[in-house]
Amino acid sequence: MDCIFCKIIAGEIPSARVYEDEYTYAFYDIEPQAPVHVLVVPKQHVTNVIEGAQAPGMMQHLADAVARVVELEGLQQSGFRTVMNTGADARQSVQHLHVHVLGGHPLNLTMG
Ligand code: DGP
Repeated sequence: MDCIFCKIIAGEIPSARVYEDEYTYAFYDIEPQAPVHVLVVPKQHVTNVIEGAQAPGMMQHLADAVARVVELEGLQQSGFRTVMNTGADARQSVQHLHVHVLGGHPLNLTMG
């Protein structure tokens, strides 16, 4: 499967890792839209949150990983935004489920 995030998870494409466990991988976005911009992805390939909801445990594992990333990046007190883009209208550009975690400054009404 020609999926850029699967290749990142497999280590075939380099990435700046923030957190990893059995189910998830988190790394810095290559086009940051805030001082902290991390992508949290399931290691199992699914396209979006609708498919993810059908994979037992996947959304819980993602939420657990988001919580770890927030802790590691020190965002608990200041706050942060999570975004999951799905499909054309949301301009989803990578067809592998990912949660954007944005923070590190007061966020505006666009994504970051
Ligand atoms: P979305 O528009 O929600 O599909 O966001 C996809 C994000 O993925 C976008 O913010 C840029 C990021 N991205 C795309 N290719 C790479 C890559 O090769 N490495 C990293 N670190 N991020 C990438």
